[in-house]
Amino acid sequence: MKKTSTFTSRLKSLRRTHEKLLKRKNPVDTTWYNGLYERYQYPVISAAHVPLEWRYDFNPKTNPFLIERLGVNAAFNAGAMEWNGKIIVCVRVEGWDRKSFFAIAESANGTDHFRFWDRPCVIPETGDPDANVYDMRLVKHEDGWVYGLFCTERRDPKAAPSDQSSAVAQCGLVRTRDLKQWERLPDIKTPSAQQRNVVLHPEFVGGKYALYTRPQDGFIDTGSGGGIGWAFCDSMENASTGQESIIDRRAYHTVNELKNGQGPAPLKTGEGWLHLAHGVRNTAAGLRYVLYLFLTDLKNPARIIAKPQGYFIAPVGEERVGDVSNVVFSNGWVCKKDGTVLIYYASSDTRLHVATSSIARLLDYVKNTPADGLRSAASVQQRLALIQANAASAKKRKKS
Ligand code: M1P
Repeated sequence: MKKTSTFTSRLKSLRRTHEKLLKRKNPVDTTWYNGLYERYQYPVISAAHVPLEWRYDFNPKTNPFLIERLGVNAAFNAGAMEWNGKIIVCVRVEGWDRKSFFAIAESANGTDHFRFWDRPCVIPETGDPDANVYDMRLVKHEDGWVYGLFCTERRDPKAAPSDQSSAVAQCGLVRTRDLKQWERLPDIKTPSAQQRNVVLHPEFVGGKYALYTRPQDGFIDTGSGGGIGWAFCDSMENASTGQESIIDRRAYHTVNELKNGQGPAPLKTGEGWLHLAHGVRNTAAGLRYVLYLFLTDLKNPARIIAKPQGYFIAPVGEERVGDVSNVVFSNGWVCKKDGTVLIYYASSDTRLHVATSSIARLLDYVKNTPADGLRSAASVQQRLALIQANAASAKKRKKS
């Protein structure tokens, strides 16, 4: 009798705490300002947002201690899109067992009150089962399908029995019309030994499907892979790309000197395709992942026409700490009809945040921020030019 009442009161308390979290408002963080985007006080999704039904067995007979049987470690890197007037994110949910899976969560405004749909996505396997799947890019292509491109990871078949960590990453592919039934298509074949961060361009280019790729020799190291690649393929049903050409090359002493990767699919604007990407550099404390922006030509999305120096978003405060610290990563953003842009970025492989901006602000930043001068002396010249311009306009204002 006593046991049952403890169970019941614990369950009640669990539900109350969970509901409070889901109903929590997420105001803009007013302590942050840079004119370019707003940050918000709380993450939009975390492991604690995942439905209790996915984690607990609520039967007092089979789970008398109300143990969290299938715990969730993290909820992060999410694809995103507008769906039936709502904002949905396709979240990478990672269990205590290290396996990730995808689950859709929905919000009316895209900045708070996200709730997961009833069940996680069921992604069919191919003949060569995935050990792990993650980082889905959702793209509504002009062919009418919604595609999900994600990383599929399998143990390296060439690894010695003593090596239980070598893996091979490739691009897995699904398509859907309702985000509920997912049709698995064969993994995308490219000339590279490994692939991550493969993204479908939303429109045909020269009558072909166009893909952003990230050629890499090893699972972690890109090795000879020079940066964000670009390749075409005739069909998504048995997708096999031709040669990859590098469109955004890694460069010494920049934010992406070690590796980079396309984030979500680019946004079409009046002035070009707006791209969000991540750049990685090495430090004594390990890898540091930041986000950066660039713009490509409307007719030739592989040609960069503007690229500001440095990063757009870097981890701050609690974002800096998590399972893989000092990381921000994005594979989802949404541009609303009024030009508002919701940028979903995860911090330290642990939780998902939103930042808001607008096409006008992002284009202003991309077009009018100087490019990386690649030398300290060039950076000083950029600051001097700014200081001089400010002094000149102050003088003008004083006169008038
Ligand atoms: O741990 C940071 C990120 O590492 C990988 O990104 P990349 O392919 O550029 O190395 C991915 O596993 C990503 O999920 C992860 O957030």
